[in-house]
Formats: sequence, C-alpha cells, structure tokens
Amino acid sequence: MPANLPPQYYEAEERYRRARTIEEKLRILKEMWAIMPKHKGTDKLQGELKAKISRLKKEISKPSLRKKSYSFHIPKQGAARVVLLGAPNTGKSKILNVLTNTTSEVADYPFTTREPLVGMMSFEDIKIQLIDTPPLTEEAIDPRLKEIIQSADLILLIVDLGSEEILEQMEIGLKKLKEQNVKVLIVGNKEDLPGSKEHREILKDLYKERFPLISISAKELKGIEELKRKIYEKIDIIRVYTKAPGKAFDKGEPIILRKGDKVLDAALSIHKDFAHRLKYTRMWRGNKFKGKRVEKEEILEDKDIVEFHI
Ligand SMILES: Nc1nc2c(ncn2[C@@H]2O[C@H](COP(=O)(O)OP(=O)(O)O)[C@@H](O)[C@H]2O)c(=O)[nH]1
Ligand SMILES: [Mg+2]
Repeated sequence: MPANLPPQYYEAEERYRRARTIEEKLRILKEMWAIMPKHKGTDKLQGELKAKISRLKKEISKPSLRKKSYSFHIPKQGAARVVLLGAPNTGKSKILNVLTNTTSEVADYPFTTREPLVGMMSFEDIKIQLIDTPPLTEEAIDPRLKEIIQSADLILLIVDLGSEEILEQMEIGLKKLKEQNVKVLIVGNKEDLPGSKEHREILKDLYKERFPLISISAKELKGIEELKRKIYEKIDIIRVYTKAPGKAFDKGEPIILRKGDKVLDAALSIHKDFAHRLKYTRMWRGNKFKGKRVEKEEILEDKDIVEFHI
C-alpha cells in the first residue's frame, strides 16, 4: 500500500534535514508526525518517526547536554594534548575515531558533537590525548572552548576538501584561533571526494606560508600514519629512556620532555631530590654516543638513553 504523503510532509522533511539544533529537529519531527496520514501504508514510516522522536527527546533531556554542554576541566593525560577544531561535518569525529581506534557518534547531520570527546592516540611508545570539540560556527566562541584551545599543545584545524565552502571553513577556524598563541596544523579531510585536489592546491597557495598542511581521507584511511607522525613532530616533545647503572638497558616507558630540555630536566622529572644528588650522567645516542659522560646542561635528543649516577 503506497504511503501517499502530502507535499507538506516532504517540505517539512526538507526543513528537518537542514535543522541545526536538536530542539529544532524535534519540533519539525512532531510537525511531520501531525501531517502524516495514519493508515496501513504509513505504518513503517510512523514507526521510524516515533523512534526518531523518542531518541531526540532522550538526547535533549540528558542533563549534561542541556545545562552545561561540557566540563571546564579535562585532565591532561599522555604526552601532549591535541585539539580538533573545525566547521560542522568536516569529519572531526571520524578522524578522532580513526586516530584512537574508538567509535563515537559520527553522523550525516552537523552538530553531533555537543561536548568535547576525549581519546588517546598511540604513537610508537607514547600516547597523545586528542579532544574532539563542538563544531565552530559564526557565533562567538564559547569561553569554555577557548580554555581548551589554550591548553592545547597543537590544534588540528579540520577542513573538508570536498566542500565548496572550504575557504569559509578555514576563515571561521582561523578567526577563532586569532590571538590564541597555539600551534596549528591544517588537516584537509575527505581527499577521496571529487574536487579535493583543486581545493588542496588553493589551500596550499593561500596558507602554506603560515601553516603546515596535510591531506587525508579518514574514510578511506589515507594519510593517517603520516598525520600521526606529523602530530608527533609538531608537539615538540622528545622521549628519553633511563638505564640503571650496571644493568643491561631495559626499555621501559620514556620520560617525556620538551625539545631543548637538558639532562637536569630528565632527572628533575624523576624526582627533585634525585636531581640534587646527581653526580654525573652517562648517555647513549644511536651510534654516536655509547655511554658518554655528560654534564647536567647537556641538551637531550629524542630516543637518548641516560644512566644517572648519584
Ligand atoms: N567521503 C568522506 N566522508 C567522510 C570522511 N570523513 C568523514 N566523512 C563523513 O562526513 C560526515 C561528517 O563526519 P563527522 O565526523 O561527523 O564530522 P564532524 O561534524 O566534523 O564531527 C559523516 O557522514 C562522515 O562519514 C572522508 O574522509 N571522506
Ligand atoms: Mg562531530
């Protein structure tokens, strides 16, 4: 039996697709429910509509979504914090999922992420905290989001290479990042879509002097390993391993330091007392140094091994 829906129904359905908030969506769904003729032919549709309505009602009533859209303080975890920012639908949630091997809500309609979602990305032997944020709009930035941005070691500004609005997406993002002393990596997502090559060239022409740029497809898993490495390089950390005197090197968890940090910083990160009592240090660095005696002021590099003598 055909559904025979009136034109007003399709008109409402179209508005539903464009609706930007859950509240608005719910209102339109109720309207569609009222318009829909209730007979055998619409049985299936009625069921679907009812299910959608009850899902949205539930979402709205979640106190965490309504009262405070997200908390002020996400504890820092891992070697660094990377924040994903971008216009709606650019693929932020999808990228978070791919980088952290988790699944969170990824939807075809914008504004899915209403509070920051946190995940940990593994890179070699460290973990990096990633935060997915609510989509950026023309509206003034939420001060709580600003706080999260300021606490980041790196911002991934995500844009949609398949979208004709890619330059607007860039400008919205850059406007929010203005005067926020943070490092930015531009991630052009959806390189699988038509038109993406041209858009990438345009982005390069306009922004490559100011920002590093990488292009990926979260959907087709292209460029993901490169993105992980790039993130690692941009957060400017080094890993230093310790070795106990007189024992063979047993690679454990690295000490995480900033580029430019010294032997003393490595010792301090173990314990303040330890650093005070430090007499000398031996260092291994690839094929270059094999147990060389170094001073507290020696600048360390990624993957150095140190042996503290107190
Ligand atoms: N073609 C294509 N679609 C993608 C890609 N990444 C994400 N999407 C889709 O884009 C839509 C929005 O993704 P989502 O992660 O929810 O975007 P967000 O609003 O920025 O969090 C979803 O339908 C995704 O499946 C991609 O690399 N290629
Ligand atoms: Mg999202």
